[in-house]
Amino acid sequence: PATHPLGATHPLALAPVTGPASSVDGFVRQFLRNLNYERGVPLSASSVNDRYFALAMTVRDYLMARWLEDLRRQRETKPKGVCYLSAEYLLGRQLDNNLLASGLGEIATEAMAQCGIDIDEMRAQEVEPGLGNGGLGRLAACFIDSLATMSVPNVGYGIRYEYGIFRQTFVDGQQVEQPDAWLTLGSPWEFPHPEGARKVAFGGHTETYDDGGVTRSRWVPGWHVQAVPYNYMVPGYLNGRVNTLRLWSAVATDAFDLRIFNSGDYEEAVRAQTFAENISKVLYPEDSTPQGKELRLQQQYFFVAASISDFLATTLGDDDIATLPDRVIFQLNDTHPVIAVPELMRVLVDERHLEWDAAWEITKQCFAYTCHTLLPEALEVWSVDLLGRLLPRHLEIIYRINDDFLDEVRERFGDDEMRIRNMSIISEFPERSVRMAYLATVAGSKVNGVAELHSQLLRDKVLPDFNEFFPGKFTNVTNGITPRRFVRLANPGLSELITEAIGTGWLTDLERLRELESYAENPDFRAAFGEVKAANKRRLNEVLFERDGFEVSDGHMLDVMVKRLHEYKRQMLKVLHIVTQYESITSGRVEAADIQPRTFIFGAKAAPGYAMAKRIIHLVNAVGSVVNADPRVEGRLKVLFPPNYNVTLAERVIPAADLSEQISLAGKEASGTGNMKFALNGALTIGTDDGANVEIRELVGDDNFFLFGMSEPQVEDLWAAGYKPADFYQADDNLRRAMDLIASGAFSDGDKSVFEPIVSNLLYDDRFMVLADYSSYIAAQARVDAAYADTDAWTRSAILNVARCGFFSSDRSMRDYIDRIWHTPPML
Ligand code: 6GP
Repeated sequence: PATHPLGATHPLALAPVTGPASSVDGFVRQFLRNLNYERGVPLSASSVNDRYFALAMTVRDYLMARWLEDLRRQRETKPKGVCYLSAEYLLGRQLDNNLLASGLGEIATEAMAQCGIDIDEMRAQEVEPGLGNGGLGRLAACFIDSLATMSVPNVGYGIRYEYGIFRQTFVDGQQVEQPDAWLTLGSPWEFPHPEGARKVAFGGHTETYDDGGVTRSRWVPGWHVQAVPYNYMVPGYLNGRVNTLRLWSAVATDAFDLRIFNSGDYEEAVRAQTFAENISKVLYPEDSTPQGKELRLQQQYFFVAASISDFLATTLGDDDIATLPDRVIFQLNDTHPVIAVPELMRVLVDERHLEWDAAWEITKQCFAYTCHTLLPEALEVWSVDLLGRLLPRHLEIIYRINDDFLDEVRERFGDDEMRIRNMSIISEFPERSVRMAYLATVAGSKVNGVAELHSQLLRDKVLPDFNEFFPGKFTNVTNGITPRRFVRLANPGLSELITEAIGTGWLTDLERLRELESYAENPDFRAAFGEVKAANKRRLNEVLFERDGFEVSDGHMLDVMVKRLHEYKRQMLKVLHIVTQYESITSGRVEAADIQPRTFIFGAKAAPGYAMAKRIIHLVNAVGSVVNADPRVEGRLKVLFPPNYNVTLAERVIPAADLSEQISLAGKEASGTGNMKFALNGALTIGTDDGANVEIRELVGDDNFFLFGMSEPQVEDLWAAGYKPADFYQADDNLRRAMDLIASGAFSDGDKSVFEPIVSNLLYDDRFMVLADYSSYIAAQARVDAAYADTDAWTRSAILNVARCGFFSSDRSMRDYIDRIWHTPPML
């Protein structure tokens, strides 16, 4: 302590940072201090938001000492860490998560009570940061939670969008998007560091110059923006570890402003500022489809350039640049951050003056790439024209990487021009462009898919030439979910039941859920499990009633399909099932009384520009209005579509579900993670052999999973044979009746034109083979009905789903990445 960097001598300045006392009194004192000194209000005159902020700050204060200590130890011991580069983090609310991680739940609840505050009201005050679209963004959030819980050094780098994923509303059953102004009341969880801003360049041109006899290239940019970091704590679960999420916000640079300002054009200077700030203004609401927009490329480069610069300045510091691979692995979360590859090359070659080959050796070791899709249209490409305009030096570097790579290919395979064209990072048609997935594959030390089937298809069907060229580069890491948020927080009743049965420990070692298997045979346990499910339905009812005026009917099976609206996910198959049941009642072929009562819950946002997806949303709402109001149904079928499905709602819906719908066309859903959340909360899955469904079914067993539909090879065969959806329509009476009912205008006040595009798309195109899988789906739903009638057997299966899905913890995913890709041991 004698060598304090500031030369401080006061004993308090020398002592390590300590948190407030871990007691109700200590909590109350810190809470009031924050309310008074940070918010500037007394308790008696405080608003709900003041109290929420003071509470959040108090939780932060308890975590602070650990955060500072972890950062200090990292500076000292210089371990290898993971920099997760992701354009999206779909975090969900933070308060409960951070209370859980810090073990402060009970103290905080009691402290609030003693201050006359209902902590539930504080929870409700938090606006979730929706800085992601769906699976990919939520996966990133699960991964950083697991890394912290496993004490692995990690910084999550991303963008602090001022507007996250849009807020969805329905007007006459149709989706209307509202801006998500999540920062209006501020966020208590972020720590802005304007002094840590990094300057990010764009545009301009490149030139060569003579550097004492060596010819070098350099980039002469046209304009700059400042990237201002905001830090967020990422606390591990009860282990005292706190990692960092660092999100960048764009602001105009002083210099840029000044130049224009000095020219006397004040309005132009303000416009420049707006232009710069646009970069982090809004999340692109696209999911599994790329957006070839210039602003999006700006966003991508903006955050990776800032992140690399930040890592080199704050973590590598003055250490030898050659040691970089010992200190960091940059994980590329899909292709969005892949421009980081030429950026690191540029820094190493142009700024640090390394030889090209040496720089390339370092770069290859520092990156690994995860692919999250198989849809060919979802693989990002950037036109050479655009990339060259925005990032001229990077384009040169990409060309050089490609030339070197293709030389190696030629060396190995000869002048096989077809192969060369197929493997080139630059594609020539329809316009000359850069294939970002290829760039990532060439540069990455490893390339992984996100479930067994997906990784296999990626390797053998999408990138087979690369697999041949780089043996051993391709691998699989099956996705996972954090059991802290999606079991412990979302399902306190089940968590308590599990802990009573098998003790604590399962939350950080989820395979221990296996110990529940024998309880599936225990009638008392089954009864208690059933009671938890019933209580979760009541909890769901409360929120749905409060936010939408909806009610899940008593005694109904809860059948849930929540995920982004996309044709490949096949919400239409679910609609056809509902319409089939409805039609069979209203036509008098089936007695309503003979139908297993079900409430169907949908949750789904459609990308604002995706017309077909929006039309399907309209249809779901239209079917719901008609079915719910028709007395002939006798209330036995109910369709609920709460708008604005998000992480907060997921936490209520998933624990209440009986049936989980995972019905994508085989070969299209890379993994799915909702499927894992449902199974771990004791819902049974009806699903295709797709993504991680395959692994779920293998683990829970065929008796505890409702499989239907074609397998991926069968899908291929049907395409090869020539798929004619109309043939399936003709061959199946139920299907014909359901489609005809939709086409007749029965759900659109007689107006046949409203849903005609959906019907004709299914009949004459049907890219995702809804009609081909229909009959198999309906048959599987009949098996579901029969199974649900035997409550005891159903509950047994549900328990076995929980017991056998411990594999799907994101802690296990992280272990796989660490062992096979990152080689970043925990810091204990
Ligand atoms: C999604 C995949 O569609 C989903 O199957 C997977 O579970 C999730 O990623 C996490 O791996 N992909 C995206 O959200 C996406 O935008 C480019 O892919």
